[in-house]
Amino acid sequence: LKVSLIGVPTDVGAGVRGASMGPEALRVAGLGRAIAAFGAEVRDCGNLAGPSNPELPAVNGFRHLAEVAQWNLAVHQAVYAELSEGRVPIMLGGDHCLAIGSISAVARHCRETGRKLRVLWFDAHADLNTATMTPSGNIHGMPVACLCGHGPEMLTGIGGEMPAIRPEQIRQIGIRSVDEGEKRFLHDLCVEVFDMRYIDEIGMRATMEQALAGVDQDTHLHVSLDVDFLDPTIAPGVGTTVRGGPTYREAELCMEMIADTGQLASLDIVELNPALDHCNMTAELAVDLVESLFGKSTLMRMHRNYR
Ligand code: DIR
Ligand code: MN
Ligand code: MN
Ligand code: MN
Repeated sequence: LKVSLIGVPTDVGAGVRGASMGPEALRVAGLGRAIAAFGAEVRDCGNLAGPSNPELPAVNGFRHLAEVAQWNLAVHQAVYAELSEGRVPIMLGGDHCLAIGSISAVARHCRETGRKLRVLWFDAHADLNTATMTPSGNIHGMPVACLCGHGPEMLTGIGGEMPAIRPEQIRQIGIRSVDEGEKRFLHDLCVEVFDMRYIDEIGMRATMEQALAGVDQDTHLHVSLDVDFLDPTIAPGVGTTVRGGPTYREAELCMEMIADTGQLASLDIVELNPALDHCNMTAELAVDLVESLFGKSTLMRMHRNYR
């Protein structure tokens, strides 16, 4: 297993500044060492370069569109290059707008190699806003829409093919804050959403069995982990906390079940904001989750197939 860490120090897509410090916080928490401990060869590609945050108001429904596009072009190229070398790219975010670049690259790689793609979107938010629906203009609330072809050409066109992905390739997990326009749009696009009420009612194990249904040996599994997915009591280091998220054990179970499929092929860790964190606890939690994602388990277990 060959893993590439790609730092993406951007907060141009977010409403609160500080996610640009996320990559270093993850390194300080020992992300690279933790993955290497599982026998992986880890390459730290360092941080990508991009424009700084101009802190400007929205123009035609978007804040910092040109800057977001420039960052995502760099992300797309870096992720595509690592995948082409047979490596597992891990994005050290950075705000969630970077998923436009990473997932468009993953989708392009899958098209070219004939693999199926499944995106697991762990988030408190649906990130399905458009310029007309957005309450904030912040593009970190729009990556799912852009990837599905709804957004400015500067973002939807990254990667050549438009749309980059189809809504039926996505599963959203942990959702509990959806804007009015997004509600209808999720319904119209038939996005499969496992919101917190659903998880409360059927439990995390059954939820993940359903989210992973159909994943097979030919599937490239991409995990996009917005750390605001987690309950703010355990993950305070994020700009847009929403009460009522998964517990530590529920989140660990998600990652362990993904590891059991053996199909994880790329990962975004986003929205970590060290300026709001306590003693790097949210970064350390993210590292714990990544360990589980790469197969850390308390006991020797027969791998069960959640397919
Ligand atoms: C909100 C917040 N839905 C927006 N989105 C966040 O501004 O579009 N996504 N925080 O992670
Ligand atoms: Mn590949
Ligand atoms: Mn979020
Ligand atoms: Mn998000």
